[in-house]
Amino acid sequence: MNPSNLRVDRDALMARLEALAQIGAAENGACCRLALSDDDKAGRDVVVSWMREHGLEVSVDAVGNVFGMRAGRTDGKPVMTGSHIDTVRTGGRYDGNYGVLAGLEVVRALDRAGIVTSRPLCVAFFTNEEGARFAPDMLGSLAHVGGLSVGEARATRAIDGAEFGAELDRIGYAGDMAPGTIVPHAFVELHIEQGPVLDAEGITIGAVEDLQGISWQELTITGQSNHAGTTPMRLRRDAGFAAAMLAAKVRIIARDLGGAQVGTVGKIDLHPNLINVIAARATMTVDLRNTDETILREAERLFAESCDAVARVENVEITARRLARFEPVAFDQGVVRLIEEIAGGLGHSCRRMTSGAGHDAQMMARICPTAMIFVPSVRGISHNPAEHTDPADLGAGADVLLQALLRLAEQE
Ligand code: HGY
Ligand code: MN
Ligand code: MN
Repeated sequence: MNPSNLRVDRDALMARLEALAQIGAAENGACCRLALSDDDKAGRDVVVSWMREHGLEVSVDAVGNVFGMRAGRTDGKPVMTGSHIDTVRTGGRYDGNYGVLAGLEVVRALDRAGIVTSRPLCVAFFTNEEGARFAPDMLGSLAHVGGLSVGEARATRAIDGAEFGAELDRIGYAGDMAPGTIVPHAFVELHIEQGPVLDAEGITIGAVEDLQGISWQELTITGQSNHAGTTPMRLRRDAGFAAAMLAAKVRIIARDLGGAQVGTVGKIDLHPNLINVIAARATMTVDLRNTDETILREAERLFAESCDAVARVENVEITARRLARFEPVAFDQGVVRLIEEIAGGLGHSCRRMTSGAGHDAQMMARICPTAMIFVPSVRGISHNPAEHTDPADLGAGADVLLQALLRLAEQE
């Protein structure tokens, strides 16, 4: 069989996506496998069993990243693909999972065709990509590229108070291998777009050439609990009101800066969180992103100024804790061109684009030539059980991945 005619088995991919989606199945069809939870362990165990079913040599590193290696004709640096299988609380079935399971379908297609690539192939999933339970996001791949030590990772506290290292030990995924042991020749991540561009333009493949900068912080606002009925407005030190003002300010900063600037307050917790008590404390998260580092810094500066003003006027204390900060990343133009060429050769419409979401690829780009392949998200919805991509598009993305990996694995 001419390798360029090879395609993945789309039905098998859909069946695997369905099977994995049942693990951590939550209300109204969501998929909830928060990093290092029992459901994450269950998902890991199933994917590892599939890796072994396909004869991959499985290794686990000290932060729980998992690698399935397929031997090549040579023992050069492997070509790696992969993503994540942890989810947010209201996860869809494709975010992360699709890239990992498509990688396994590439392996199955090569096995069926009896093809052994020159370079080894590696299918990976990285720990805590979402950052929903432990911050920062992309924690596992960040450790893989040396941006976080094992000790720092293990000491990370979850939003529920659990410690990363203890949870990793508990679920049995604290491996012996040092993060970064496997250095790829190249890395390609297949992922749903999670945004509206490809769907709106009716384009099948995104050749992702860059990824925007991310700034995450947690604010702790300390006021004074007091009686909701007896306390005159002029005497209040209302942490709840201060949080509401700052949440509105995030939206105003994004609106005023315009362009690619986005801002999100996804989490606000009040204490004591009772109808008749002025909030003594508020903790809130702030997610700012932009493709332009200079403007992202301006957004951070404007927000910090707002915090100072609100603290002064509302007579509250505000402390900020950095949760994640990654500058915009440019992917490898050679790999991007390869993706475009393959997509065109397979007859799929294709456009270059930026990733609005964070991905493990942004970390892998620090150590090897890296790029991403996107497929459309219907109505751009993600981090939501309504997340959907047409099976034809899922198959197209996996076929582009297969050919890209084949081409990269034959490179000297
Ligand atoms: O937040 C992100 O962009 C990714 O889903 N971790
Ligand atoms: Mn993802
Ligand atoms: Mn996600």
